[in-house]
Amino acid sequence: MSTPLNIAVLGCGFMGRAHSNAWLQVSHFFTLQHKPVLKVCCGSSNDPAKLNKFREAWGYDSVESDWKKVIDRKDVDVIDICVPNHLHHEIVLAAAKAGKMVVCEKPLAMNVAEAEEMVAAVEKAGVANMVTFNYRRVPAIALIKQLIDEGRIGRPYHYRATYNQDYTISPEVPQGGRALWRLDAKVAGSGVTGDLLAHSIDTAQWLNGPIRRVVAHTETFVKERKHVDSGKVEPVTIDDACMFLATFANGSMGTFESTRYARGRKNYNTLEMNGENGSVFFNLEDPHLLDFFRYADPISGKKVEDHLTGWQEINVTNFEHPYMKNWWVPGCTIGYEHTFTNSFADFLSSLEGGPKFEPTLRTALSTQRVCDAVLESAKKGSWVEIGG
Ligand code: SOE
Repeated sequence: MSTPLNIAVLGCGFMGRAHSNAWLQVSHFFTLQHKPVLKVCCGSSNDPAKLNKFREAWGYDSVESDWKKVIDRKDVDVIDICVPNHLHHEIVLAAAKAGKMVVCEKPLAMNVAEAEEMVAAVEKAGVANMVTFNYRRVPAIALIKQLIDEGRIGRPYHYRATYNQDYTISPEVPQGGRALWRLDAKVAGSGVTGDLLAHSIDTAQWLNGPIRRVVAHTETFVKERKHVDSGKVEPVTIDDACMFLATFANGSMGTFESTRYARGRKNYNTLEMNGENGSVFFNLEDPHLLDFFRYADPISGKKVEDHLTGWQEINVTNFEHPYMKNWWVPGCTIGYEHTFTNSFADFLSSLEGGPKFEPTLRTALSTQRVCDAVLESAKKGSWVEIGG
């Protein structure tokens, strides 16, 4: 007999859809004791038709338009937060106080001060919690972690991350409102730093350990845009692009770049690591592939013969690759939505005595510290040490 786990998803936009799909799919593909039940979805009261359509599409039992009522409900176990960033803090505090498990979209908060209170709240309440840095659960990225742990990269020298998109190039794109709140700093907290580089920083610290100091430069290319709410042209205060240098505690160097002005780049989330024994390169636009350069084999202790060295493209779809035994047969790829399903599978497994789930809110706080330091450095024009 499975144990029902009642889920409330707050937010019926892009992320609300991604999470609803993953909660629905997870027990089809993973053998788990808990069976998620889509209990209630919660969205804006301004558009009841949209809310009802969302409920029907995903099969929720009920709808609410006030998140506080959802938290008060006795029949909800998990509060899954897919609403804009400025609401995360208040909701997490209330959910933790009510003893609910917390799932929160990234970035965790608007700033470190908020994030610290959120961590304190979930830890005081002792509730299971996670932040959906879903790219850790791309099988190829999880395979990089395995290669690192096996010593196949060896002493790391360089970490290079990019996260580029192109959807805000036109000055006619407005800011704010339901679709474009990511362009409104009052709602999003920051631009590409919180929205895109938070992913890159989470992955980087998972793979390569803590970042110790950063120096950054940001740019806002379009200075004014019409605001959807006021209908007026208003200053743009988010960072459209951000580049920063980082040093890691392990002595390696990092470069990070993100923009929404890279014509032709849609979700170009890449990473490259160069170490003493080998290198890896990954690009989310080809998520089933991992490029691996093997120089020395730590298992045999031997250097690869010179005439055999070269970049190897691994098709990460074998049963032996992370998560892939739960999906299809070798050669059949999985994509974006599966990274959320893989995340929820690991979260549920951790409730059932499996490995402790990461990243928790505490881990996401460390990403928030780097994001805040990056923005501070860009303002000051100098290096900033990461505190905490
Ligand atoms: C921005 O366009 C965005 O939707 C991010 O907010 C997501 O976190 C990322 O996964 C895809 O791009």
